[in-house]
Amino acid sequence: MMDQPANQPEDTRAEMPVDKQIKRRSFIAFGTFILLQAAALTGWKLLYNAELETTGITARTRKPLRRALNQTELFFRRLFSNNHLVKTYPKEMAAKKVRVNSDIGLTGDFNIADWKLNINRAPGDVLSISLKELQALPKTELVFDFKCVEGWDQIQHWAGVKFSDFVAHYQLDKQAEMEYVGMATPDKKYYVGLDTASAMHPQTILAYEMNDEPLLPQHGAPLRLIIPVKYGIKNLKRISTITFSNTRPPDYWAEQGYDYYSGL
Ligand SMILES: Nc1nc2c(c(=O)[nH]1)N[C@H]1C(S)=C(S)[C@@H](COP(=O)(O)O)O[C@H]1N2
Ligand SMILES: [Mo]
Repeated sequence: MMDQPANQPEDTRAEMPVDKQIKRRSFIAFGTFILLQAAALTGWKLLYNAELETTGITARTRKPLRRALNQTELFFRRLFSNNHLVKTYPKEMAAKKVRVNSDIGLTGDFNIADWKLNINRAPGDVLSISLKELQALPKTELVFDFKCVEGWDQIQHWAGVKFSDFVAHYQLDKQAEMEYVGMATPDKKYYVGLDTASAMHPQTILAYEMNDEPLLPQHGAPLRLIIPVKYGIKNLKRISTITFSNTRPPDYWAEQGYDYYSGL
C-alpha cells in the first residue's frame, strides 16, 4: 500500500465525512440484500405453489423443479452417451465365484422351458423370440468391472447378443428411435427403464452365458441384461418383456428414490 500524497484527495467522495460514507455504503448493501431476499422468496413461492408431480411411489417433486432436474440430466446424458467404451479386462481376471445380489422377480414359479422373450413392437403387436433364436445371432463377450450401488464391484465375464445387433436383426429400428426402453421379469416384480442411447451402447448385451456356461438361475437364467454404463440395479435378471416408449418406463429402484439414470 502506498500513502496518498497529502494534497491530493483520493476521489470526490473523500470530501464526504467518513461516517456519512459508511452510512451510504451500508444503505446500498442492505438495499441489495433486501432485493435479493425478495427475489428468492418470490421464486420459492412460485415453486411452492406449483403443482406436485409424482414421479414414482415415493419421489414427489414440484413440476418446475422436476423439469429442471430432467433437463440437467438430459444435458449430462447427451454429454456422456457418446459411445465411450467401458474398460475391459482379460478373461483370466474374471471372478470364478460370481457374486449374487438380490432376487426380486426371481422367486416365484418359473419354467425355463416355456420361456420366450417378448418384444412389444406396438400396442397389440408382440414379437416372441426363443433362446435358440437369440443364440443364433452373433455372440459378443464382455469382461468388465460390474458395479453395484451398494458399494461392491467385481470383474465378470458375460456373453450374449449385443442389444444393438438384436435391434438390427429384428428390424426394431423405428422402435429404437423412441427415447426409452423398459424391461421386466416374467412376474413383473422387477422392472427397469433405460434411455435408449445407453441400451444401444456397443457394450450392452442380452446375456445368456456367464464364464462360458449357460446363466445360472440366480444370475437371471435364461436371459439377463448386461449394461456396463449403468450400475447393477439396471442389469435386470430374467428378462421377459421389452417395451419401447417416449415416456419414462416404470423403474423399481427409481420408485424407491434412486437416480433414474443410474449411469456410471
Ligand atoms: N430380476 C432382478 N434383477 C436384478 C436384481 C433383482 O433384484 N432382480 N438386482 C439388481 C442388482 S441391485 C444387482 S447389483 C445385480 C446383481 O446381479 P448378480 O446377482 O448376477 O450379481 O442384478 C440386478 N438385477
Ligand atoms: Mo445392486
